[in-house]
Amino acid sequence: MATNRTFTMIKPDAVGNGHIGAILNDIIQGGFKIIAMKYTSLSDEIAGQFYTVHKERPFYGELVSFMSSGPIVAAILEKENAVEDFRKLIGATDPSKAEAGTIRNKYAKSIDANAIHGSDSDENAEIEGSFFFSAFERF
Ligand code: IDP
Repeated sequence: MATNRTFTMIKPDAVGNGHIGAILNDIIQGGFKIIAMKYTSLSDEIAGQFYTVHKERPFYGELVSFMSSGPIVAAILEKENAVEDFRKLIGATDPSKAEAGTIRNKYAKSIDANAIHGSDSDENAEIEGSFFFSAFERF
C-alpha cells in the first residue's frame, strides 16, 4: 500500500529565477500539506551523497555541481497517494516533454535544470526525507 508522504526539493534554477512562491502555491493547491520545510544550500559532497543512486549515470557530475550551485528548498509533503500524485504534479524529467500545467512545464528550462525533485518511490521518499530532516522535524 502507498504511504502518504513524499519528499521534494525546489532546485537552484527555480529558486534563482524567483519561483519558490509560485511552486509552493502549486503544491498546496495540488492538495499537499507541508510537514517540514527548509531553505538551505548543498555542498558538492552533500549533493553527491543525496544523488549517490545516480553515481554511474553519465550526468552524475553535472547533476551534483548543478544541485550545489545555489540555494534549494527541501520539504516533506503529505497527501493520500503522495509519491505518484506528486510525480504527476511535477511532470516528466525533460520539461519539453512535461504536460502543460505541470511544475516542470511551467518553471523548468532543461532536463538538468528541471526546477524540482520528487521522490520516485515510497522507500526513497522515506530515505530522502530523513536525509534532510531529523526525526522530531518529521513528526
Ligand atoms: P527524475 O528527477 O524525474 O526522477 P531521474 O532520471 O531520476 O529523473 O534523474 C534525476 C535528475 O538528474 C533529474 O531530475 C535531472 O535533474 C537530472 N538528469 C536526468 N537526466 C539527465 C540528463 O540526461 N542530463 C542531465 N541531467 C539529467
